[in-house]
Amino acid sequence: PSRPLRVLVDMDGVLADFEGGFLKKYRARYPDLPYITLDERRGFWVSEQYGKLQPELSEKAISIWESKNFFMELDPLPGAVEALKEMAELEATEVFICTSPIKKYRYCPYEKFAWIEKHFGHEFLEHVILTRDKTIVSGHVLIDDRPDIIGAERTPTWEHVLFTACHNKHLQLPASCHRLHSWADDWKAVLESKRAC
Ligand code: BVP
Ligand code: MG
Repeated sequence: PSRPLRVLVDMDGVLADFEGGFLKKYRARYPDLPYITLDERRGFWVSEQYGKLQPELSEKAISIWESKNFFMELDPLPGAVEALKEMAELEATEVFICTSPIKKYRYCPYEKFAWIEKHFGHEFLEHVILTRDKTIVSGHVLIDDRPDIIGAERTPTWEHVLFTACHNKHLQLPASCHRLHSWADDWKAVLESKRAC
């Protein structure tokens, strides 16, 4: 048997419902301010789109995910926990959660570890990569909802598979870029196609 397939899986927007959790807490904290429905979301940065709506809303949006328990209380996306557990059990497959914490580090990194322990168990903490630069992490596949993943390494080893999210579903992708529409989509086929390479 050849080398295992190493799959890097993003957390926010792929395993954890960052957008849904944000909107719920933003509306609860600011019931009288305008908001952007998930259907109207465009562009990766929530803060940017809120800032365009009204300049003061950018920092109000940021205050939501900088708050205690924001990351801890995110719901898993549909099918995410089951799919990742199944993926981790596949033969010749190494799975790592590869996630970028916010720079306001008071709560986020701790809560990300706690969230992973809660949903995947203590042993899975061996498979966590917190980094602000995913291009220097080696793997065969990176499943991530951010369309533009750049960093210090100009030629990352992984192939990016774009996980569909409210903010990226309208984007026209180059034919070379694969999409995973949700965890109900055939993620095993995506891995098998990479294994063949
Ligand atoms: O920690 C999350 C929230 C933050 O970026 C990280 C995305 O991580 P990955 O899923 O790419 O690993 N984040 C920050 C802002 C604005 C900051 Br100013 C935002 O608008 N959206 C967002 O996700
Ligand atoms: Mg993400």
